[in-house]
Amino acid sequence: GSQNNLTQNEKMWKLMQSYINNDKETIQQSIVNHVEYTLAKTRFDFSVFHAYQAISHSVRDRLIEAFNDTAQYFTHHDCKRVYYLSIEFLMGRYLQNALINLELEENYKEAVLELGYNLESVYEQEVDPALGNGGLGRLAACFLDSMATLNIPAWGYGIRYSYGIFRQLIKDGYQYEVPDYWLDNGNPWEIERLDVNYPIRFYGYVRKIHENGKEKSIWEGGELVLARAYDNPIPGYDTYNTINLRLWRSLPAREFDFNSFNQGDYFKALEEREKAEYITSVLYPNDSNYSGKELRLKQQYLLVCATIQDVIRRFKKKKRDWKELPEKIAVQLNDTHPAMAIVELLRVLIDHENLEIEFAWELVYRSFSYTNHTILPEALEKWGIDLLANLLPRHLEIVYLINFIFLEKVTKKFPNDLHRLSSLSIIEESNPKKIRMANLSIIGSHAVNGVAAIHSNLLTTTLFKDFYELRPKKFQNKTNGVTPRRWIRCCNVQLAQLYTEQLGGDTWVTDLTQVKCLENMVEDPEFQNNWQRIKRQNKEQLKWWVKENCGIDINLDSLFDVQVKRLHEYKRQFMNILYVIHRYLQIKKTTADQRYAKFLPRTIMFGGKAAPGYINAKRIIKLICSVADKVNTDSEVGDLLKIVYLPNYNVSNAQIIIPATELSQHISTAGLEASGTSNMKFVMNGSLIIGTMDGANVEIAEEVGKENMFIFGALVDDIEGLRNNMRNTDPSQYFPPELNEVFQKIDEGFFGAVDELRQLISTIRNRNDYYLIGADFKSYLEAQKKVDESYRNKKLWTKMSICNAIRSAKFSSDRTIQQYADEIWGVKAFQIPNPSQSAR
Ligand code: NBG
Repeated sequence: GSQNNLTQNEKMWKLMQSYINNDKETIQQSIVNHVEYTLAKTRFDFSVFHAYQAISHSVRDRLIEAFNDTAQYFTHHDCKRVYYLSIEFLMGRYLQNALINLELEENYKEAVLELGYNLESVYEQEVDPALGNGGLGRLAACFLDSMATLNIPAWGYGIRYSYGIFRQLIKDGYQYEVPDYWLDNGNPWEIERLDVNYPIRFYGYVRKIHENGKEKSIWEGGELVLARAYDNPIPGYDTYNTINLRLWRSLPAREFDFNSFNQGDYFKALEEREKAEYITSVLYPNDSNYSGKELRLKQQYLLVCATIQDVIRRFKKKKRDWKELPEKIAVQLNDTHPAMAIVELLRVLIDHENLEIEFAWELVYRSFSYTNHTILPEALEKWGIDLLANLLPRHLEIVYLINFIFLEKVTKKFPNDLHRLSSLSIIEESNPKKIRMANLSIIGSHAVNGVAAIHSNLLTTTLFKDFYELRPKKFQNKTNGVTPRRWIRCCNVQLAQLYTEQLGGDTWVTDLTQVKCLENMVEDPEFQNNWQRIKRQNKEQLKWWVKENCGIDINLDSLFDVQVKRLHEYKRQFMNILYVIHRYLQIKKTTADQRYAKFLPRTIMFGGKAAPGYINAKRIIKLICSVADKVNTDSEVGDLLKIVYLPNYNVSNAQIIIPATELSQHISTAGLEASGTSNMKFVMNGSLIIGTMDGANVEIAEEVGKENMFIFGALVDDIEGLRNNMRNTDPSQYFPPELNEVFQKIDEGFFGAVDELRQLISTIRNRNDYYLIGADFKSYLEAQKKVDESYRNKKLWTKMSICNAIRSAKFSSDRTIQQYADEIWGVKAFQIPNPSQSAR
């Protein structure tokens, strides 16, 4: 009976105490066990991909040990926990990152080599999990790595989309989108939690009842689906801590639609069930652009509702008072996409837990904080009132309630200020009315931050000015960062080795400020030689990638000039390609004997996806490819100029592209790029920046020195004046002659695709140059000239490159996360003891 069970239990847990060893033989045995028992493979149908699977499963075993211990440790110590809510996590490949963070790469390399496999080619087998669009999703991934490494008791929460961002094909200069069913071959990095399922309600109605003289609201009816948890262990570096990224997948609720069944409509009943799975099936492929689709709102609510249930369940495990909630949880909203969590938590506290509204509200806003990632108006989420009333009727009521209480307070502070009231209100009084998610997020949070100094300043002086005047202390800055594990240690192994040799150890991986010690080496000839050698080897790698993926031979001696990021008018890939045309025309005007003296060979690479419905972005791709066609086949130009469109830019090819880059372009119109994060990665890998005083470029210049960057263009304070000037100037006067010449060539059909390309340039030609390409072009030309001059001087260039890399410590996400922990979350680190160092 029960006695017998108890002893069995003891035995089971005792057996689990022993940890897996990491010597070569044990690793090999565990891989082989997975070949046999997990994959059920024999030698006759075994491929590298199967090797990848078996190896990953053996790494997974090791991750899971640490993962379980970490979770138990946090529970045991009852730590305050951070919940990082994000609709996107752009994780990239796991295997190499996991091995490096576990410090097992060398052991595995040897073990696997003896089994007949090269670990690097095994890495290549992994799909790139791409559950995000761009900067916002990748930031969340870097943050997880830093939270794990800094031993912060944190969990990420997101959505397990079946289809990640589409795969981009470039054919005849056009983008084609291919669905990315990334789960095709299973996913060894996740743990499906068959027992963690939460019900999620949509639609229905609110019924009012009276209980003890109080009105109560009951939301019922509508449809129910289930959210199931998939856990993804995230190992820290140089620590045993392994945290969790919990992703939700929608499934049909268990109850069948008995009505349809009884009416014999078997297929209809099954159809209804399929609809539930549809909710988390696809990631919306828009970057910094809002689309008011009901399905998107369903995704957001599913994330929020499941997460809040999970968080509350964990909080309630210990018996305690609700007033402790803000001391035990900190919920970070990665943009407004999960902002409905504010309303959801309040709903649960008042409707289910029967707390008083004022008390519950205090718990909510003390627990939440919100990060804004853009001031672009087209990205600000505003849900139509009808949509919300239908899908989440009780939430709409609560939004009105929050707004009412809030506006009453505003009125007390600013009586008779209707203008202020309407700008602060959650409700936009348009027709139809809309719910402003940014306003909801600010009101429901105790801290609001931008992602770079210039961006945070713009928030308090423009977009959120009225909120700032109401509560100045709420507003903070947290300049973004990127993880040095993936963006140096993994992607630039040689640079990492150089650092480790020079610094006499590898503690720089968790304390990037140490690389500053190499300041005295920037002009050292041997160090410079090593530096150049590493860059050249990385360039070689990219050369092969380009050959394989684009069929183009690029010149290793040319300057590798790269702009990779989502296609967006504000990022001005358009300005870059217009400059390239100009450069091409200049080369053509030069006599053959002068060409090589006058021009330095350049390879200009572009990469990035356009949102499928973004017509102008797609036209820019077409322009780039048309110019590439023309230039690359022009025998007069030779290898003085090559243009490449790198297809399907994603995390794994960024890891090849970035270390090979010598010049990277971050050239947005001032004020529009909130931060940028690839700029940081490029700098860490010794690329120089040509860029505007925008986003984190401003702080990069502060750190690395303006003399080590190619800065150009209007400053944020000039923008308004320049726009007015643009609108009031005759277009023929407004654009510099170099640009008019370029336009003329396009008009003439020099690059083909005349209709389309004319339409593209006409978007900026008729007093419509919103992103101010015309205004910045001259100074862009000058900056480009400086680039050429500096590149001619190899020593100077190398020195600049070294200065960029060794002064980039500020942009480690470890710094960013430490600031969030201290200044917003109020959480401490809890490092769990490493079992291999204690009782073994
Ligand atoms: C993006 C900004 C970038 C910034 C990342 C991460 C959105 C909405 N915003 O400049 O455009 O680096 O967020 O903060 O994706």
